[in-house]
Amino acid sequence: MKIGITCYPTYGGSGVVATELGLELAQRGHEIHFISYSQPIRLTGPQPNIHYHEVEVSRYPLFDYPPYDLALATRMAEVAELYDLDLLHVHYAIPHSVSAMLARQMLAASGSHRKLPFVTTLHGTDITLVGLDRSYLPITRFSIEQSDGVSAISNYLRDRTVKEFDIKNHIQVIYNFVNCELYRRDPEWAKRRSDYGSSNEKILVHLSNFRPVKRLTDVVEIFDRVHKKIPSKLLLIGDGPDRSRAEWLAVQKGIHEHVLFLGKQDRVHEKLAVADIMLLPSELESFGLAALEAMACEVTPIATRVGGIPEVIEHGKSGYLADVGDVDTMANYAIELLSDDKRLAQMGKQARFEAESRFCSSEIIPQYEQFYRRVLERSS
Ligand code: GMT
Repeated sequence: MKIGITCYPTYGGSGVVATELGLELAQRGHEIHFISYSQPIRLTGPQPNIHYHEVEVSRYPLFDYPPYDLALATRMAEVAELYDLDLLHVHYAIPHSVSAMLARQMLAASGSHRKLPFVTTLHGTDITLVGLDRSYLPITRFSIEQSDGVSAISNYLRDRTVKEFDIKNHIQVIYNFVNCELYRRDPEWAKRRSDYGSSNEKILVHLSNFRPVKRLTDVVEIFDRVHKKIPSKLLLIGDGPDRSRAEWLAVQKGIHEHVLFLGKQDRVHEKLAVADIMLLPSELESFGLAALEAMACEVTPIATRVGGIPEVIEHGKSGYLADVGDVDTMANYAIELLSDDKRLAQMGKQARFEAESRFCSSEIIPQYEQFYRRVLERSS
């Protein structure tokens, strides 16, 4: 198949999922065309079957708000014509599904013989935060209804979309996935623990875009409690608006030299493979891709019992869950686990087992292929 993929390229889990999906599909022989305003962050270097088309947004003095969504629609229609695309797959409803809808209409109106169906994957904040804003709700609902196929990354997100948007379309749940060959506890990478701490220190990690929904200061609060009992380091991978608040908190608590801000990282799998515990105390997660990536690397997640997280982490088996803001309980789970090396290793293995048996790309990508085929059959 020839598939156009659009996502937010620089930031957040939806862009990561979209890029990894494109890479996996390309490896399976599909022709993938990324259409976006900049090169997706995990798309490094030229790869067979992968093309990238940049969307140029002209800036005029009149445009206080340059119309990216229109430029995107134009580029989508152009690329579809030029490269004979079979369908478009947009990640994150706003504004991508609206642009795809326009592109589909443009092709139809141009008398082109080809149809351009589009599918929308809902990721989370496109529904739970942004989509529910009154100024976006009607158009988000409309573009979801107009999609030729809709998928959501968890049962939680599907149910919430149906309930809050009163959507009548069928929404297929296709879980997020991880490349289990790349995300693993490679002993070579694990040796790099010494880059971050001494041999008696445990390593906790957090990976996100540091937005308020991630509760980054809770990560520091939890680590502060753990660090009082267990020699340890905290690795913070990513960047974003709450970074300086977290930095200040670490300074106030006197633990800043044990909190390492690594910034945005390319080879995330190598960093995860040195850690013992992943902290994900989010206000909300529709899935929690970071927890899954950690689990694949035998890193036990301690997270909040919200959204789709319980569909990924089984409490007491492949990780621990607590209520939002309950930093004491999350710290206690970490302290208990880090005090018992045997249990720590066992849970890491169990986390890997869960990731491998339910969320490997080898399991999930065929579900996307089938989803596309059904859409193409229906719209031919
Ligand atoms: O929260 C983020 O990391 C960004 C956001 C996005 O859409 O870019 O993530 C959402 O999609 C991820 C990938 O499907 C999920 O793993 C996250 O749980 C989800 N975030 C929220 O629901 C807050």
